Amino acid sequence: MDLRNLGLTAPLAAQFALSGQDTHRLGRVMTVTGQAWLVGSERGEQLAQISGKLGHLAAEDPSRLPVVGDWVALRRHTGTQAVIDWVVERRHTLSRPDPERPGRTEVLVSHVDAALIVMGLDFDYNLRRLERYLAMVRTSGAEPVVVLTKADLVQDWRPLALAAAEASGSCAVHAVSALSGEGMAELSAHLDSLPTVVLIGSSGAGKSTLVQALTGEKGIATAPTRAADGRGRHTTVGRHLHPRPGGGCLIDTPGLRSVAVAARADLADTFGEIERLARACRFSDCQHQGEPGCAVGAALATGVLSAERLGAWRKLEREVRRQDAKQDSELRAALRQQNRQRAKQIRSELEALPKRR
Ligand SMILES: Nc1nc2c(ncn2[C@@H]2O[C@H](COP(=O)(O)OP(=O)(O)OP(=O)(O)O)[C@@H](O)[C@H]2O)c(=O)[nH]1
Ligand SMILES: [Mg+2]
Ligand SMILES: [Zn+2]
Repeated sequence: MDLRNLGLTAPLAAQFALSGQDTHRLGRVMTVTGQAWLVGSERGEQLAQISGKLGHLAAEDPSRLPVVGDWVALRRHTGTQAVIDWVVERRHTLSRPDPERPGRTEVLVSHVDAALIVMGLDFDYNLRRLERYLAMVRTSGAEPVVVLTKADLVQDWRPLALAAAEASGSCAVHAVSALSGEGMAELSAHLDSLPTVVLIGSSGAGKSTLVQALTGEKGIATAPTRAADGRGRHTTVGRHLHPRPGGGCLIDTPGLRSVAVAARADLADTFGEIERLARACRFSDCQHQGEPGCAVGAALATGVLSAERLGAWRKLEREVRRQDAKQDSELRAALRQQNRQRAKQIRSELEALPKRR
């Protein structure tokens, strides 16, 4: 297996050559299953275990366990079982608040050059969610790329793509249809310069369908969304790295459930003590402006909380809320525009019908 099809870059190869080329060979974690790691290397794909030493380190700090996308050093001189001795220093990792250990983050994938934020143009389109994904990708250092799928299901995707482009600032927006092939060549060309690309987005958005189309790989599981509400069925269960025949690779992920809270979580990370105080206020909608039973006001009065810190929190809070409102109104405007066009089209179709006498 050519490591370039697994996303190997020259700087990484050089870095590894310095650290242990004689005793180890380089591999990349393609998927993680319980206590085994499927690793791709010059020997193809094989299941590997971690060394006893790495196991001890990971017992203290679980973030040391190899994740999908990690480059790892495989011991050269072993019997049949492949052994991972160390994980090459990570860069550009996509993380989220750890659902199991509050206050900690969980690394989802590492060494990603770009993240495709995949959003269906059907029920899935939501600019507020897009903003949250963008925040997550921007902290990783990877390039965010917005991909609007199922272009075949809407009359005109342009207003929706425009609203997404505005909401995302400077990042590229592709509208594609895996069904008709529209936009796929452009997207594929964009990805050619990006060795490792991860796909994120809601269940049912069409991530696995895209991976299938872009890699030509057969047999990746996909499933229709539920007819009643357009929601996905969480078809993809783990993260998996797929080589691209022309070089580079794509990492498919299951729909993330917890990203919706990521923006608020960022606020809580920075101002945890104020968020905790606010929860202790008597009124759940307390504005902390002198209401009775206001825990924030009490902390301010006793000097536990400084006025500057409260001011800084208010500013960030306002910003998060303002962003929410702005994106809501952008979404409404885009949908209004689309409805207007639809109405116009229906009117002209009616006018074109032969008049009945
Ligand atoms: N009409 C249309 N349907 C599409 C398109 N892309 C994907 N779909 C359909 O959308 C459904 C969900 O696609 P998946 O690729 O399984 O979605 P996913 O994002 O991988 O979902 P999870 O694995 O659950 O996170 C499938 O029935 C696909 O056939 C498209 O461009 N047009
Ligand atoms: Mg999937
Ligand atoms: Zn209060």
